[in-house]
Amino acid sequence: MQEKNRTLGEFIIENQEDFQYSSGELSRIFNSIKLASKVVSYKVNKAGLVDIVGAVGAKNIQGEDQQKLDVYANEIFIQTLTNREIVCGIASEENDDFITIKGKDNGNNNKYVILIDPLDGSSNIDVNVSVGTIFSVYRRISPVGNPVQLEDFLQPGTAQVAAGYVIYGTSTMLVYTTGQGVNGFTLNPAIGTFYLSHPKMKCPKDGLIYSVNEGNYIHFPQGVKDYIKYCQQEEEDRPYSSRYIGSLASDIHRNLIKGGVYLYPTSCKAVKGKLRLLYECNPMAFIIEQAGGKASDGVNRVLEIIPTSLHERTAFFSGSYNMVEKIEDCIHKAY
Ligand code: AHM
Ligand code: MG
Repeated sequence: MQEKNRTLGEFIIENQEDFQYSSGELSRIFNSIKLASKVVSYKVNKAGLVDIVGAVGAKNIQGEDQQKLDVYANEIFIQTLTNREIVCGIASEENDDFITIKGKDNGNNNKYVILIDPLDGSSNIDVNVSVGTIFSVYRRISPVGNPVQLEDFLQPGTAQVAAGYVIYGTSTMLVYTTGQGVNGFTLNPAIGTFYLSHPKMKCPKDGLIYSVNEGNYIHFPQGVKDYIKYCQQEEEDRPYSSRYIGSLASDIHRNLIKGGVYLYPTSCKAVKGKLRLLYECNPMAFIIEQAGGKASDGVNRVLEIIPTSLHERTAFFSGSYNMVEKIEDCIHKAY
């Protein structure tokens, strides 16, 4: 079958051996994510037409305003995954605590947990800029038969069995990995089917784009300031272009395709950084590494950080391998 005619469903079936445990369960998890993302995509596309934009009034666990669509996307993903009785628990960036999900016959026999940021970059919705969904799948470590435990969610990123993101942009795209490379699928909205559009995605080792919220420059650690100055110097292939959407999935997606680096450092205002290790950084790091790139907190490999809490934050530098190495080098030298 021609690459471009393959649907996501067909692709998962054809590549069942990629999933080291049970391929049937992976297909069912992906079916749920696929379905929920189509519903969210439809809603996001209608956001400008209906009275659905704007803050809903509630604050999420991080004290940030929740948009209506955040709440909606959160509900849809949780509902879809719960209804299919395939996971034993879900932790969402929008919820304080994880949710326990019963499986068949009201038992606790399901083996997988999902961590999800249902609508990342949601402050972009009001201005018609891309947003995304980011997700991770882990195999539980607590014994099957018991309710899911916190430890099932606090696993290092190296233990992910699958991760992906959906971008609701000019097209809706789903990109995922099961540890056997990265593949991207584009939604044909007319028939509601994802087609393989970006097979075997590879992140160029070098790039000419850096993505950072430079408004925070003054608050950044010296090593990061040094790297930004390096990007701006007129030398060899520099200065690099600066591109920052402010929507993690979209910024990473662009850098993955074109080459480039994304930076969200610690700062004196956000001493641990802003991005969440479990919902945002680990899934993106898994994808980037699988595409040949690198993801670091400035010193350590992100995927090896041992999480201690669900909503933990970290500094995040991710993208073209050599660019992330250069950032680590600048940070090291500034110490
Ligand atoms: P969110 O989960 O509250 O949407 O925040 C995450 C987003 C990322 O998508 C994006 O890269 C970053 O926050 C932008 O933050 P800032 O506006 O501080 O640059
Ligand atoms: Mg987020």
